Amino acid sequence: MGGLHTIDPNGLVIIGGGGHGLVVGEAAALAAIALAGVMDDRADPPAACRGDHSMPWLGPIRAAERPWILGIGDVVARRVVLSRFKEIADRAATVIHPRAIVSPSALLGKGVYVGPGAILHSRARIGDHCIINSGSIVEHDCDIGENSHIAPGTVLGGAARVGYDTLIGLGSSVLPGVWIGDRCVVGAGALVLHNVADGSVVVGMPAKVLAPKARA
Ligand code: JB3
Repeated sequence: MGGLHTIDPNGLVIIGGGGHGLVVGEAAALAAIALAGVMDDRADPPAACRGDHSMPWLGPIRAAERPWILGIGDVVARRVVLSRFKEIADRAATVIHPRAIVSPSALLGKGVYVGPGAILHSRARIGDHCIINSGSIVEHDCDIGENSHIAPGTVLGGAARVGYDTLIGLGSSVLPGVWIGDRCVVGAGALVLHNVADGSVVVGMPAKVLAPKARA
């Protein structure tokens, strides 16, 4: 156990030990952030706590006196944990992979993960608990609301806006200045040309509404 990671009982706790928890842990290690380990509700050790470069398993998810970051990819599941963690919101920690490029004028909230190869350009604003995943590009003056997930390989053009609890799926493109609402899903590979209303699911190239107001 340990491997890549520096283990410190008072270090960072990753909430969720699947694929996303694994990459958040690796980014933290590469950024020289000491880890306490992983909390996960599974009955047996989660994937990130097994095999090479595994992290300590700290048992089920619970609020604790340590810095923490969400390690679950699904925005709805993340929101459920966030609602339980309100009292320790100020201890949410941001993890930025050292191979990400973050403009000095970008503003990042608490509990944000920025993956390898991601670019956050000038004056981008990233809300608390967002995922800016591997190789995504968030151009100048973009504004992303709390707990949204910008999946790997996505491009948000200049001054695009994304609401809260929204997933922009793998490899999507959003044109400059386009607004995407709260609680939306943009399907993988979509090309979003026009504004998207809150709660909508859009797919395709050009993106079309699949299910308006599908998400509460
Ligand atoms: O595509 C990429 C780059 N990453 C994917 C990521 C965004 O989503 C990755 O490939 C995975 O498909 C998925 O990763 P994630 O969210 O880590 O999913 P999974 O590998 O299934 O692990 C989720 C872990 O969180 C499991 O160990 C669960 O036990 C734990 N967990 C705890 N509470 C929960 C919850 N998982 C879900 N879905 N919902 C919960 O409420």
